[in-house]
Amino acid sequence: MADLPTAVHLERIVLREIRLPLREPFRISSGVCVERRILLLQLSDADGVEVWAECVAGEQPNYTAETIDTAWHAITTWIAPRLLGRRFDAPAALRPVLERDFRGHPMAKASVEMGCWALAAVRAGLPLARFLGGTQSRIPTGISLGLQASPAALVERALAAREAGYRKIKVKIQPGCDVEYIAAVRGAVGPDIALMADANSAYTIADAAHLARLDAFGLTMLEQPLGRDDLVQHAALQRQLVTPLCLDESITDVDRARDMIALGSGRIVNIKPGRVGGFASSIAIHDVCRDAGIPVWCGGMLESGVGRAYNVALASLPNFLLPGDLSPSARYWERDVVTPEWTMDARGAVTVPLERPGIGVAVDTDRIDDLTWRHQLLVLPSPASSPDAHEQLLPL
Ligand code: OSB
Ligand code: MG
Repeated sequence: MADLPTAVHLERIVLREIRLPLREPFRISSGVCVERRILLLQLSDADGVEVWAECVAGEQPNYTAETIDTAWHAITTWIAPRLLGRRFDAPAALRPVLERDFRGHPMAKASVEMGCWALAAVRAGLPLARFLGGTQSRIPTGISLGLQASPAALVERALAAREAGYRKIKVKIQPGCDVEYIAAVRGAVGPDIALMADANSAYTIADAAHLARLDAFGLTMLEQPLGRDDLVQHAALQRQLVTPLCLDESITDVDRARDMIALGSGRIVNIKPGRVGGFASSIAIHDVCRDAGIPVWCGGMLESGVGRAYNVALASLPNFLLPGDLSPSARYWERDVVTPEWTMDARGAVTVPLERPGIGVAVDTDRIDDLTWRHQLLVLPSPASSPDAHEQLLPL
């Protein structure tokens, strides 16, 4: 019987590590990134359809536990052997297989799972955004500004962002670089533009009164001020703040989103598909939040243009109601690895590519070859040489 148009039959994965220097170092409360080590994947199905995907894990375990090196290990050792050579009726069928007796490693799982959604989209002849159920065609865009050495340095960047048309300005904060910085930015950009702060878990509940001082600046939200896996103390903090809390790190799957809603730990969710294990999980979180009247938006992980394509597609779903961290390529890189590069129009929106099936951008393979530091091919050994092929994946 011919495969359903949504079926997935993954046959081959090529992993590559490329390195791309950021135009400007990006500092958050838990660390700094100067150059991105990026894990790109080429996934091919049994009919030779190929897509590119990206694993968003960084070099250091300072955001979540995963890194590019743990992801590489997880994909080669546990993920590829579970998926290669198997036929799935639809990409949504991958998640249960990836979760069974296999804890953690969401970014590693997501990179392959999301690539399989793209493979299925190509087979179905649909742009990834529409295949996921996306309805929006232009996504308002926000910028995420890293910690700066002085309020003046931050103000300069915030003014440039407003000038460029960004619809939301997010400012990284940490103890010692918070109220004064936010006051300076709000004073400079005026009351109309959406402004928010992201602490990446730099505070404790003992800082509640201090954080309440941020209520004076009309922030759209305060993102993940407390523990990276906390929900209970965020709920206590939310009761003491006017500013809505948004959770990032704490929302690792749909159950955590339900818990957040039940506990009142926040009023907004930042969905990063890598953080939550892929698209099936992202869509589940999106739906639960929609049903509870909780708006979501798409966060970023300093992705290359490949990862950005996946984020933009996801952000086209209807409950993505706030601007995403979907800055154009030129904000991060001298030159991106995709064609066309990602751009933002003067009104601060990124256009969802709807012209062709799949992720909507082409990858510059010659350039990727030049940038590649290591690569690994993952295929099944031929059935003749291996009676139990799934257990005997050979990394070549
Ligand atoms: O907390 O949203 C975050 C980057 C790395 C790690 C964590 C975060 C971020 C960002 C970057 O804010 C947003 C972007 O990709 O532009
Ligand atoms: Mg964040």
